[in-house]
Amino acid sequence: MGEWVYLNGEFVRKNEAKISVFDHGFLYGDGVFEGIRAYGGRVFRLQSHLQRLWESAKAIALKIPLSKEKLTEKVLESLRKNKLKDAYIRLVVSRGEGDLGLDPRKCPHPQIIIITDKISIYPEELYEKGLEIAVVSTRRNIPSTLNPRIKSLNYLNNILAKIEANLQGLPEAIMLNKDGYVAECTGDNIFIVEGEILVTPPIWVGALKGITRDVVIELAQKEGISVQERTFAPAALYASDECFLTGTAAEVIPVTKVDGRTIGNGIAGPITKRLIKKFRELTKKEGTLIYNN
Ligand code: PXG
Repeated sequence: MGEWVYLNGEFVRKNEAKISVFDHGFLYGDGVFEGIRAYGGRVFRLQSHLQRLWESAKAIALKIPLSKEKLTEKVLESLRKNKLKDAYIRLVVSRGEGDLGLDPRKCPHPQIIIITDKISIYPEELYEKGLEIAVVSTRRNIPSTLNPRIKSLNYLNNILAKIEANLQGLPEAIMLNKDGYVAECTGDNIFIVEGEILVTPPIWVGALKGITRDVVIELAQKEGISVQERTFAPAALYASDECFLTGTAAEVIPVTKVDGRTIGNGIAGPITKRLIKKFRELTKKEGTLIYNN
C-alpha cells in the first residue's frame, strides 16, 4: 500500500490516516467513492471517474470541497508521493463529522480521502479459462430507493450478494433487478454475446454506469461489433455464446460457467478475447501522465 494517504487536506502516513467515529460516512454510509487505476505511469480515464464522482455527489446533495482540477492534482500528487506507476486509487468523499442524528446539515465539512494501493487482480490464467459465477437471490436495489447509478459508500446490497457467492465458493455474483432481469455483478458490469452481437443491460435496469463498460462499448463499435443495450433474463445468459464482466479491478474477464451451465465452449470466446486485447492496448497508451518526464 502507498505510505501516504491524503486526508483532511494533507498527506499523512497510512497508520495515522484515521477518521472520526462521528463521520457520517462511517455512521451511515453517507458519502461517495471511486475506484481508479493507473497503468505504466498514466491514470486511466481519470476525468470520467471524476465526472461520475461529481454526479454521485450531486445526487446525494454533497458538495465536494475541491474543484475537479485541484482533485486531479491531488490524485497525481498521491501517486508521485507514493512512487507508484501501476496502482489502484480509492477516492472517497464522505459527509464528514456530525452528530449522531441522520441530518446531513449537521455535517459542515465533507471529508476527501485518497488512498493508493498496489492492484490485486485475478490470476492471468482466468483471462483464458474464465470465471465460474452464479445468480444470487439478493436483488439489486431499486432505483427509486437507492439508485445503483450512485456510487455511494452504502454497498451493503452488493456485499450481501457477494456473501452469497462466497458461500458457494465463487468469486462474483450476478444480481437481478426486482423484475428478474440481469442487472450487474457486485463490482462489475456484465455483457453477453449472442451470435455476432454484444448485449449489455441498460443502466436503468439497475446498474452502475461503469467506466470500463463505456470503454468496451466504444472499443466494440470501433471493431465493427454491434452493441445492444437491452434487458435479458438469466435464461438468455445461459444460452449465450460468450459472457464477460467489466470493471476497473477486473478489466475485461470472461465468464465460462453460470449456475452450473457452461457458457459457449467453456473457454474465453473470440469476441471476448478480442476485446481483452483491445482494452489492454488502450490502457497502455491512454491516460493522464503522472510524471512529466
Ligand atoms: N458495478 C458496480 C456495482 C461497481 O461497484 C462496477 C460496476 C464497474 O465500474 P467501473 O467504472 O470500475 O468499470 C463497479 C466498480 C472491487 C471493487 O474491489 C470494485 C468496484 C468498486 C469497489 C470495489 O472489486 N467496482
